[in-house]
Amino acid sequence: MSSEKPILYSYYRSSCSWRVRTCLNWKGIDYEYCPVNVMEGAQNKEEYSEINPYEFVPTLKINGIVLSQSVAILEYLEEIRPEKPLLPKDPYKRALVRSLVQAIAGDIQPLQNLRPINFIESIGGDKKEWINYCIGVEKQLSKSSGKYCVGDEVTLADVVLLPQVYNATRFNIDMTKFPLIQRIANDLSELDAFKKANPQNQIDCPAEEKK
Ligand SMILES: N[C@@H](CCC(=O)N[C@@H](CS)C(=O)NCC(=O)O)C(=O)O
Repeated sequence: MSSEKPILYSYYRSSCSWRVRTCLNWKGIDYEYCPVNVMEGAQNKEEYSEINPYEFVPTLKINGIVLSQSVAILEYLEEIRPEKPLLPKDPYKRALVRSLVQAIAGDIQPLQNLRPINFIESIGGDKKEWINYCIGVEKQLSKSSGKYCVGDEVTLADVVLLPQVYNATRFNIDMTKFPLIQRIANDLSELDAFKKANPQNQIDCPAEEKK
């Protein structure tokens, strides 16, 4: 790893940024936090789109390279820092972890982004459609979980799960319908790497949102 501190471009409430913050914390990688206010459109400014052509947070500058797309960043960090792994050794369990990551990062989170939510609201639609996707995750967890999403070790599936539960709560989803998801989220919330990554502990979290 180069001696220069990695820089994470992040927004406190962004679930995708939260994933990367958790992973960096979990692996003990110290980093500088650079806030990008996506509510004010900072992600669309030229200076930012030059480092992240998708105009999303997060972006990670590390080892002299620039990475976008949170799941690719998680996989990169796993490869360069395999100590304190977030992927199981067993190929089947790895596939289960990646399947959950894909369900949450590929199927659920994109529907909660600013663009679809603004669009759904503009046509009078119900953003609680989210719930249909959650049922699938709950069912899958009933087959794969132990203490955490896949067995008893923390994995990338947990890293992506917790921020999405936080989003669900923001959207007033009744989480009592998803007891397994909620129980795992509660356990994850107690772990230092996840606590430190919580939106409330970020420098760009407005004072009124801090408890
Ligand atoms: N697939 C991307 C999605 C990133 C993403 O959706 N970021 C959101 C915050 S969680 C964002 O920047 N939204 C701003 C916008 O929609 O313009 C990733 O995983 O990095």
